[in-house]
Amino acid sequence: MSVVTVQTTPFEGQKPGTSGLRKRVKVFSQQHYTENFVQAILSAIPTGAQGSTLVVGGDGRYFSKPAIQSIIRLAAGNGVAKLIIGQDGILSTPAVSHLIRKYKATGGILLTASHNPGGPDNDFGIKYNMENGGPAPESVTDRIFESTKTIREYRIVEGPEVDLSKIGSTSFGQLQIDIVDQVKDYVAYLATIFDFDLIKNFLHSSDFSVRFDALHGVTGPYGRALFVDAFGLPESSIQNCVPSEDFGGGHPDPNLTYAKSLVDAVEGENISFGAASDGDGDRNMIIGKGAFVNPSDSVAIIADWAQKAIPYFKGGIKGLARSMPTSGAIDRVAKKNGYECFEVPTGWKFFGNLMDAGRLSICGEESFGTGSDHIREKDGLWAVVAWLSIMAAANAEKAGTTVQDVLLQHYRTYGRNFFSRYDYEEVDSQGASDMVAHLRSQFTSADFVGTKLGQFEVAESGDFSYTDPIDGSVSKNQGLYATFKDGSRIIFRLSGTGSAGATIRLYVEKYSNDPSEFGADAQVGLKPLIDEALKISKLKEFTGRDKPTVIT
Ligand code: VG1
Ligand code: CO
Repeated sequence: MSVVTVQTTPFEGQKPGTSGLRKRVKVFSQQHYTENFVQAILSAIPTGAQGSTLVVGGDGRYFSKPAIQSIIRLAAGNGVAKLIIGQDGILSTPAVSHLIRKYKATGGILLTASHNPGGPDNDFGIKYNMENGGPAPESVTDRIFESTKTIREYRIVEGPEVDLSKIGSTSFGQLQIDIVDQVKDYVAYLATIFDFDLIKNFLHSSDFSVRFDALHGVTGPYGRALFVDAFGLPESSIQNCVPSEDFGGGHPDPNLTYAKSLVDAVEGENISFGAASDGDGDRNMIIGKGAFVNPSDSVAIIADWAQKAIPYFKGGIKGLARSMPTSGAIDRVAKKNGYECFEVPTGWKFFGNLMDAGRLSICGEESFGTGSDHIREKDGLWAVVAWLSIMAAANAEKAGTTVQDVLLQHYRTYGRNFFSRYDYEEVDSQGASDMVAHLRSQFTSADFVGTKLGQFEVAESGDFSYTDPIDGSVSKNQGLYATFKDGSRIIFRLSGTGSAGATIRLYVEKYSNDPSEFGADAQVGLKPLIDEALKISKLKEFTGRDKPTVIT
């Protein structure tokens, strides 16, 4: 089998966003489109593709199969030594991160559009992760993008389709291919992080009941391995756990809107604890009967309990972090305990350097992303098992403790950061960028500080810029924020993961240490702030939208 050079021409817009390149399947399936992008990735690997080992897998969404066959041909054409591929091409994002680290691979290619719907008319995505198991930093994604703009040819080895259904070693020309179990290594790793026996005992010795919903995404088999096989729970503890190429026609996005059937089950069937994960398994939602754990609170609570409840952290916490729009709940835990706390731009790629430098243990994003330095991606099931560990520890202290009790106990110690996000999806791109320009001119002007938006006086504002404390790299224009005298905040930014039009995100946060407010509905308390944000942004004028698509 010999290397063939294929002539091609560049495609516009192959710019990796917050988490890789995400486009409609129709875009990816154009001739040369996927090949161009994968060649650009291979060309951008810092240590070169030649002789490298890459982990390949994804959430199994529609178009994954042909994409993996292309990757195999391109990998062989570029002298890659070995591919480690999940059986049937399926691996969760956290599992890829773990495998890269475990097998000391050069990097990994992940095939997912995360929580975006799948199927022939929906989304596909490709991203590259580095040897630390984390998403490529901007220096590498910039190189990938540059290369997509000038590409004239790519190199492949032609050959028969590789059967990915059988675990074991095979080869494709000079390229070695190891097909591995999707679940085994990852679940074995979680078993070293948490005390599975303790969790199992708790679940069997109390009437605490659990329901996990994989939303037809990649975590189905992982959920089964954990809840049914490891913890010995009944079949009824899991739902939607058979992965499907189009996620059963739904949005595999764990929030109150798209995981409604879980919410209904928890309420209707009196279940103590509900959890869901997204298409590729890196996000999580935690609920209890009558309780929703806001992701910004979730990471703060995990950080607060970690040393006590999770064996992995027994030795101590190195530091905490959150993305900029995430509420400051975790900052309060850091302050009280004397931990360093970092504020990074949106997207998991910014946490990796801090973890590699030994300064970060636990971090999260408001977008249902929670994780730790056990890998370099956010990790949905890790967060779920972390919460089960907390519930076990809390119940050991006081039997009958509910998720709602844990929340209220946290608020009593730290106060409550009310938080909400409004998403305006697929708005006209021009309108969105005009709105951002309009906001930028105000938020970055010197006389904005001191002005009043209704009752709120601006204390600080700007366009968020981050200087990585480890490598000094600077990321600018990461979100327009205004912080008010009373400590509340509003933030606007454009999504970097959408595949059509623009998505505007509005984040609002307000702090209260008045116990009479702890049980309140976040939407009610935040309403005045949201009204001011909508007014100053002229969102309706610029976009024609008078309602968000999703509220979380
Ligand atoms: C969104 C979230 C961000 C998250 C990213 C990838 O990005 O806001 O917090 O890291 O998705 O998550 P954006 O640019 O659309 O706001 V996932 O689960 O899609 O890999
Ligand atoms: Co995801």
